[in-house]
Amino acid sequence: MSNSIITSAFDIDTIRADFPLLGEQMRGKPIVFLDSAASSQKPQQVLDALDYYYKHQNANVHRGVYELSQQATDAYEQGRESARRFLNAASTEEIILVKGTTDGINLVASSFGRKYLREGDEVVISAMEHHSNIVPWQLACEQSGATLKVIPVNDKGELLMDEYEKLLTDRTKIVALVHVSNALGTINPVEEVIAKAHERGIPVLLDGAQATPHMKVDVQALDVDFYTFSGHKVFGPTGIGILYGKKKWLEDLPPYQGGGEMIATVTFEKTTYNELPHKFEAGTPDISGAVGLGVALDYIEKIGQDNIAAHENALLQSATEQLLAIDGLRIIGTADNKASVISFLIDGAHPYDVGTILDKLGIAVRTGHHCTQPLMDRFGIPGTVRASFAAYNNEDDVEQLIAGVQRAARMLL
Ligand code: 7TS
Repeated sequence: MSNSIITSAFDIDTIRADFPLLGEQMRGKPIVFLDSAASSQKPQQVLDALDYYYKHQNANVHRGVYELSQQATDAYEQGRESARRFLNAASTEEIILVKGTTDGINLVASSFGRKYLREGDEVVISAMEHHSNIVPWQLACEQSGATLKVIPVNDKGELLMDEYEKLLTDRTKIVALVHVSNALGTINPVEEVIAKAHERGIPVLLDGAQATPHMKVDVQALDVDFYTFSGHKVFGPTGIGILYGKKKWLEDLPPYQGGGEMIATVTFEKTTYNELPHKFEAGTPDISGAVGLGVALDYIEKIGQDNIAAHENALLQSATEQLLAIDGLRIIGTADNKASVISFLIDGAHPYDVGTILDKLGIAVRTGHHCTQPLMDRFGIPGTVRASFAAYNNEDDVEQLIAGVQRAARMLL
């Protein structure tokens, strides 16, 4: 895509100006923030919404007869509606407000596990899962006697689809897969994964933590059964996230947690549960979080996910080419279809030391196993240095990264 098309709808300087933290200094230097895969920065629009909510609308939701509580409820539900639109879900009944991706996966693993997993059953995940899409399923398997099955990946960090198909059997009860890998950047062929599972009547959960910041996700077009993501990675606040579930599943599954909000009637003998989506939202929710998340999702839609993807791809290409020109540098995760994450190693240099030198230069990257220890084992490495781009990064950030890595290589080798 040519730059002129991008800049007509996408002005990087305007976007950067929306993010106050990008104007700060780190280690006495203008910050170069390349760790958005861990958590994104927040635009002024989101900060203003949080401030406005607490100054003008703050009250508990779904409870008060008074005007203020109604306003808080409307603001909270507006966040849900923004998430529905963002994912193109059919109804807000299918949008559960959770704490984040980890919480969304735990909800499904717990509720689905209790109802459907039995001794001898199997849960299929992949070798590139974040720990949060491994451990909840291990817990569910421990409790039920089910077994975890793992789709292997090739040396480029792509799923072995033939092996995936072989893993799908009558014993498979659910497939839980990362949409975009946080450690490799691989964009998985989720349409095909879902189609193959559905041919056998198996539901699919997608971990969308790293997909939603970078691309348009349409849960109806995907026909996915569960989809979850974190607010803090899509320019929203921490502590809030979304779990989408098809209505038929959410109606079918037992509640995750018990408490206020999620009930219809309570007696000591028996409790009946609230209607969707409230059945899965026990207790006072993160009201301001939902407000902020809604504004963040609207902000992304306003910039346009296609514009964001094109912009980030340009940065990814540029950074990849320039990094590969550095002696002894290799990239871990070279899938044909990648989002804006670059994991790399410099032969003879420990990732932590590279990260520390970059930090001294005001460049924030992540080092380590990125909560994907089994994937690091698969590649026979302890960890990587990871640079990740968001909509607000620019070519200058890439230049600083390259200069910093060159300097680290000179110092460490
Ligand atoms: N799934 C993926 C693919 C992730 O990248 C992360 C967080 C999670 C799940 C968990 O999200 P949470 O918001 O519930 O914590 N990933 C990272 C990362 O790459 N560096 O820090 C957090």
